[in-house]
Amino acid sequence: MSETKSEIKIEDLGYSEFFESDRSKLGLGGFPVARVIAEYKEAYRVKNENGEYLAKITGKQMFNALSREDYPAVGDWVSITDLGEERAVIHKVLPRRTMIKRKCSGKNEIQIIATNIDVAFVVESIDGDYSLNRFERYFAIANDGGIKPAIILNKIDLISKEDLESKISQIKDRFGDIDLILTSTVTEEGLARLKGYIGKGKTYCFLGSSGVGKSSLINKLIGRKAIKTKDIDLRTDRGRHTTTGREMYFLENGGIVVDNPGMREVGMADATAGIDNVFDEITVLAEKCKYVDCTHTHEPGCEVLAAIKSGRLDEGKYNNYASMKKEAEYYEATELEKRQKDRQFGKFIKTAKDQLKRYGHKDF
Ligand SMILES: Nc1nc2c(ncn2[C@@H]2O[C@H](COP(=O)(O)OP(=O)(O)OP(=O)(O)O)[C@@H](O)[C@H]2O)c(=O)[nH]1
Ligand SMILES: [Mg+2]
Ligand SMILES: [Zn+2]
Repeated sequence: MSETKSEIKIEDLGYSEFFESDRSKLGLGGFPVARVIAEYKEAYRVKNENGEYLAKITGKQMFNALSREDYPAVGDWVSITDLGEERAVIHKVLPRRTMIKRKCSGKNEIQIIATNIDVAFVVESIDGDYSLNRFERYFAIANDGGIKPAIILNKIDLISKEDLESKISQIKDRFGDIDLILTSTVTEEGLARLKGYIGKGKTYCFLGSSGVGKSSLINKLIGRKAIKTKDIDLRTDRGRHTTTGREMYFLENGGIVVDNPGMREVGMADATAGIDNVFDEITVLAEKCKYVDCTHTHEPGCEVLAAIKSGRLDEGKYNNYASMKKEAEYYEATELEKRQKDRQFGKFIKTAKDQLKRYGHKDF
């Protein structure tokens, strides 16, 4: 060991009794553990008290993997063998405490965003296509993974005090006592509060659309420009993602943060449970519906519809609930059902095309 050995303890990286007890149960006591801090195409960067390694999974592990969820992801604790020269082999992923995942649109594949996360920061900027509904989508993903969500409203330098106040009260009306942190990386407002919010040894995941300022915020937390952010002058680059990979950073105050590429659309994955959590209010009302399988769309004796009518339930919230539920149910449909739906849709398109042709729309 060199004299400049860092003084990092494994607990500083987020390790706890939870993982340790599984490690012994799985008979992995003889192997060192490390945390996955970045994911590349066919390799991972892992870190423990002895340093960082470029790591690959064993062929056996790859062979045994049934789905994407069996592969390591950023945030995971893995057992490794140190191969020297900062290389390692990953044997096993220790059971996860929490997981943020989403369904890739169009594909029946799960994408793991990050694991073993304590708090999901849902970052939204007040410019661009600010939307209250989007918060709910992110909350559902967080709740589904057993993770507490919190809102960071960024770029508050771009609006007036009055406009900001009205945004805050909209958020409070809709989401009640959600933790809300207002920030600007330009004026540095709110950054001290954000730092104070982040606790030692806890892991925070930054989620949100591209360009809301996730990487800029993390750079401020780190105290230097560790991550590349979008250049303000490159207007032509709009819509392009600046961050392309997921990566974990360790803050001086002991907090751990994960930066993510912006999400173009927030898929609902299998977040049905998460949705009901987000919409607790609706779930509680639904218990009083006349029919147990009430869909709260047209049924007589529906308590949810009654609550909208009387103004006890926010209509925007209900509409968002309905569309998210539909989406999640679609994703949860079996592969067979999906294929049937696709086939039906294909038929429908074909018939429509034939008809249009007959009426002379040749370029359809
Ligand atoms: N006015 C203002 N601009 C900001 C603020 N924070 C970030 N920006 C700018 O917003 C742009 C996007 O910031 P990024 O940090 O790259 O955004 P991101 O969320 O990491 O984006 P992706 O990596 O693409 O997901 C950059 O031009 C930043 O300089 C802020 O508080 N106020
Ligand atoms: Mg970024
Ligand atoms: Zn109902």
